Amino acid sequence: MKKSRKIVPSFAALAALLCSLAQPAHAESGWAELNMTRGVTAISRQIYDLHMMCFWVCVGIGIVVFGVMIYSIVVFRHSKGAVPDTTMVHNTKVEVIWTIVPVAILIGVAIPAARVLIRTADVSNSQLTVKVTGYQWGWNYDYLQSGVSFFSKLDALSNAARQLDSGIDPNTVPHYLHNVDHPLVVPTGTKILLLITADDVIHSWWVPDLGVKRDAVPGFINETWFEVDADKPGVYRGQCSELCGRDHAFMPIVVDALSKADFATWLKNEEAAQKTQQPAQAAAAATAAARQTQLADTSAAH
Ligand SMILES: [Cu+2]
Repeated sequence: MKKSRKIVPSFAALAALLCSLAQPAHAESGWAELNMTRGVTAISRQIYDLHMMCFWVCVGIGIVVFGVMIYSIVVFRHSKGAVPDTTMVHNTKVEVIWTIVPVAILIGVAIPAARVLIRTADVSNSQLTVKVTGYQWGWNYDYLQSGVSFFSKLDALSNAARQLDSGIDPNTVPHYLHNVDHPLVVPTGTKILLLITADDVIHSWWVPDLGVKRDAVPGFINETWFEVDADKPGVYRGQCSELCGRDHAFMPIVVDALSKADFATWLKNEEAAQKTQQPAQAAAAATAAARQTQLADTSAAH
């Protein structure tokens, strides 16, 4: 009696948990949070469909295997008088079946998987090229056709809140640890080629909504591509997904997908801003170098 009282609330809690999970797929919480995202590119949806197909194949295998196992355990149990058949050591028919069936399943899964893999590697006919360089701890983006270049790191508010005894409640920080100072800006409906590398250690550029996850390896350039649906401009977030050192958890990725017209305006403004910044930066660097030489001369004279 005492035992059943304990079980009833736990069943109620489980039912409540299942109800809370059974939200529509587009909701922010629920089943959608447990599963992969469908994303906003054709490739990300193909990856999702592939994942779901493999999932249901596994569910089918699980049902068949556990079904046969549980049936055998229950029906042929010792207390029912079952006697083990110790004479059957080989059965060619069964062995052929349990070889052919898994091979057929593997081929059935491998063909669509290979098709998607080949599409992810096809970087031909890209319309915009961005070189992505991983650093400890941030990302540099170079727009190779226009010369626009900037560094993207954790936003100042998240960075302040993450410090020990900062006194800032992380719950009050918008997109805590998932926000950057300069997001990667791209146009929608455009095939974007990413050339991914790193300058210090191995990082990995990962944005689930784009269906992109590629290692950034020093000395190597890995190619990948994505094309955000023309009708899905928005902000898509990701993270470095290669354990790259102390602040690995603090190098998020933010991609701001704009319409083609908005992107053209952004690029024009960015080009103009960087042109005015460059002489100022060069002048500052020259002043710093002159000061260093002056200091060196002074110390040599003493
Ligand atoms: Cu990293």
